[in-house]
Amino acid sequence: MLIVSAHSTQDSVAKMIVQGPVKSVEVKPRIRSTNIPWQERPAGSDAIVWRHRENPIIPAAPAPGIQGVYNSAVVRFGDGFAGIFRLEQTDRFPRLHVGWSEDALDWHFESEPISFVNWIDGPSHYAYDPRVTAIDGDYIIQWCGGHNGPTISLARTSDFHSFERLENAFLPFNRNGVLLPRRIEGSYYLLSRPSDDGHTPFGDIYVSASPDLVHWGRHRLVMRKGGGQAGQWWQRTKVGAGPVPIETPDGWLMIYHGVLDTCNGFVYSMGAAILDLNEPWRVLYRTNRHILTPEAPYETVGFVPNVVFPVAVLHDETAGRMAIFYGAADTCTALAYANLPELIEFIKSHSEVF
Ligand code: BMA
Repeated sequence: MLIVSAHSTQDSVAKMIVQGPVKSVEVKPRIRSTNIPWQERPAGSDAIVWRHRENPIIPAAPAPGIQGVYNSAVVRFGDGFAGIFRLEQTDRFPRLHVGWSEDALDWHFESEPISFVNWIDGPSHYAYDPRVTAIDGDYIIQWCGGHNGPTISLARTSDFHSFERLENAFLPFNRNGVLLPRRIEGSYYLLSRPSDDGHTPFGDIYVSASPDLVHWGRHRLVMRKGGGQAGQWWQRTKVGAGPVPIETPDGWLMIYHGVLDTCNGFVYSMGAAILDLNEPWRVLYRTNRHILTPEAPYETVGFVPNVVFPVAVLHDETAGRMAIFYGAADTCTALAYANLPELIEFIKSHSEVF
């Protein structure tokens, strides 16, 4: 077992190598609070979403042999935080690793990828862009798994040590599966983006229902990609659900990515929408502009330039604070902040539903 710290120097990482038949990292008693990370909006800024000053929180090549950790999902767990990380070593094959943190900023990763039990199909498929939904007292992991092409794979865990693999939700090809955090009239609801086998040059968000997380149906279109009009241009190539939506009195707050195809490749920005609480295929509001777009150097330069890819939100309901985790340039992990009531008002006052 090798445990690496995202903030370690190469020397300190070498000291952290633990040899032996350790199967998992023990969750130590936590002495720190579970406050989510937070920084106030910079003075003079009117941004609705603003960046963590010390971004990226997980830099490029954070430890020897690790090329990048990005597009990864984190949740509160115990007295701290756990996460499922897209961690790429020097073979660049995307695998999922568990990570632990006391403050959601300084992360330690398990060296071995997650090993799923109860699955008939062998362990070696690629796995990327995980989301984690806390529901029914468990955590459901969703990710893009390679099974004759990308589709939505699912697993259940209660402790982030043992993972029970569920059936794939859909046939290939599909990406960006995001499970809502509560059932609606007894049914689970899973957002997804049907796609093709490559870097899909198209894509709309759908939602599907299930009584048991195995059988999925009642597929409904949620939102289409934008068109050539003002308000739609930044998201005109494809859209995909991002973090697990947050339930608010106004509806499900869904942060998503919108993609623009340019002569220099895709540009991934962040947008937001509010979906009806009981009929989540109904879009009530949708931003007619991005709320974050690649501008910082770690977003515009990297393995895939010009990508901000939101995948997780930690939410402090009392303070109205949101800490949004996103992958930057397919290279590192960054953090941004928003105030939830302000974001809801922003979406409503800059909305165009189409
Ligand atoms: C998408 C996914 C993401 C990636 C993005 C930009 O198709 O593969 O994992 O961040 O492209 O490369």
